[in-house]
Amino acid sequence: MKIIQLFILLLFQSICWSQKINNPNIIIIYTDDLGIGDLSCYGGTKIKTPAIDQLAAKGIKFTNAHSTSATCTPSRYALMTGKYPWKKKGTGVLPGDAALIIDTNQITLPKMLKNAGYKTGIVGKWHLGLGSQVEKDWNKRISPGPNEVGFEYSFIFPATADRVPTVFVENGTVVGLDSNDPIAVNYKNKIGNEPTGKENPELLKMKNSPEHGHDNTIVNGIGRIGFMSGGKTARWTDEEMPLTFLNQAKFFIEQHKDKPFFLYYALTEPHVPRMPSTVFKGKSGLGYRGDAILQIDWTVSQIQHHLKSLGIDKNTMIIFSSDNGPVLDDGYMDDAVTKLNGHTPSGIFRGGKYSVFEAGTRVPTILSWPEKIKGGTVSNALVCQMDLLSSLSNLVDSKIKSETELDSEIQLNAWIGNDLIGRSNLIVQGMQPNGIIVGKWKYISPNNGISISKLTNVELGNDLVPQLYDLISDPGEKNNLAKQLPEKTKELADLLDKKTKN
Ligand code: NG6
Ligand code: CA
Repeated sequence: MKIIQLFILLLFQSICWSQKINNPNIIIIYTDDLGIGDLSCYGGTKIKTPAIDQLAAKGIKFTNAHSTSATCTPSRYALMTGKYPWKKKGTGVLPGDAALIIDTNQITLPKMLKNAGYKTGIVGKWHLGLGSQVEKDWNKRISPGPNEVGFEYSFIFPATADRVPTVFVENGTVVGLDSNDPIAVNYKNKIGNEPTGKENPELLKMKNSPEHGHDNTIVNGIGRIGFMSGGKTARWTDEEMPLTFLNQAKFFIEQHKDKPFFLYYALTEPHVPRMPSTVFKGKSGLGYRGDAILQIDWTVSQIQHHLKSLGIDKNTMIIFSSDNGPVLDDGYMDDAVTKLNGHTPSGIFRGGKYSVFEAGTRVPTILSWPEKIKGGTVSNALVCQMDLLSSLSNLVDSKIKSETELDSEIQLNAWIGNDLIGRSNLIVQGMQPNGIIVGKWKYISPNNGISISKLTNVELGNDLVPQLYDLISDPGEKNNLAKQLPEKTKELADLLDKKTKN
């Protein structure tokens, strides 16, 4: 009997051990403003995205996966920290000079994976602030930043592609800076004497949409939000950005191919300003927004080839998603509206970026892990990016001390396709956390915000009356059942209240 027990124990230990050393590499490919209708594997017919479709065919395609929020900073905050962003002040869309909004003592997704022996890196858009204050010297090492919250390597741009400073920052230092031409950034007043979109619109290669702003310092013929001076040699060229990021991402993968690694690869496309590489310009027929989506698809194909050539494609988990839903006119006259040609970035859903309606947070999401997951699965489970922290910690067996403070749930089984239900509820945030999904029900609390954004023409989901939708029979949120079903409405309203007032 004792020998059998010992044998079982040894077997168990060896299974645990083999799982540990077989921890998959993890790559999160995080797009910016990509909609659930933007990919051909999600039913888009006007655009073809074969590489992403193949990823879905090899893995799990989620139809009810969400970011926490319909804009970038809060969604990224939740992905990194496992917390609902609206519980912390100052997690709305950040200016380019903002200070870091993640506490360096708090657990994060990269920290958790680092503790489990992973090499951790970020390449791409950050948008969670840098340094300890707004006033900072961009000519010295800027800290704290991604390296202080768990990434051993970082190659980022600070905020959004339409905000200054338009430079890359590698491990806290601006890349390619000439010390004789120091860089300065200001979000209040014009600095230096460079032209701005407002004063010199004739210098723009892409005009900004009226009333959107985006008319401060001109970089690469594009007006930006915010003012900057100096740092000329460090400024990016938008057309080259995807290649620059791809090279860094490939290099990071190659360097760490023999260890488990975690790469957070945060693409800028199809966020504005859409200025795709020359080879993609005009390729989609849908204007630069469509071209930028083809560029994403190409990037995914490059990553897949790279993994294959290094022989690590089977044991690499790729999670592909987006930080929020789609928007067409987000500040520049780039023909995204006029060349749409019947394409539906939001798919069958209502709203888009900024909206509490489904298309604000229900984003395309694919998980592929060839070694462990059967391909071709479609999952309708309710999953949220915020849960990746706890779910992956469960997968790699990395303890998170402050588990009780997190909103991140262990939903590993849903993420790997073994549970088709997922979360019991999820609070979603347009501009405020006023939506809750519980099973097939979605409730939006009454509020007096405008119903359609004048700038972007997106339906924001605001209404003076309570809204209740049956997402199974009415995924497009057209038929408000709140009056018909007062009890269900109250049940969800109370739950939302309880969870947001804590
Ligand atoms: C908005 C910008 C928009 C975009 C967004 C952030 C205006 C009028 N609009 O404030 O262009 O940059 O912020 O997008 O300034 S996000 O995807 O990073 O959240
Ligand atoms: Ca975004």
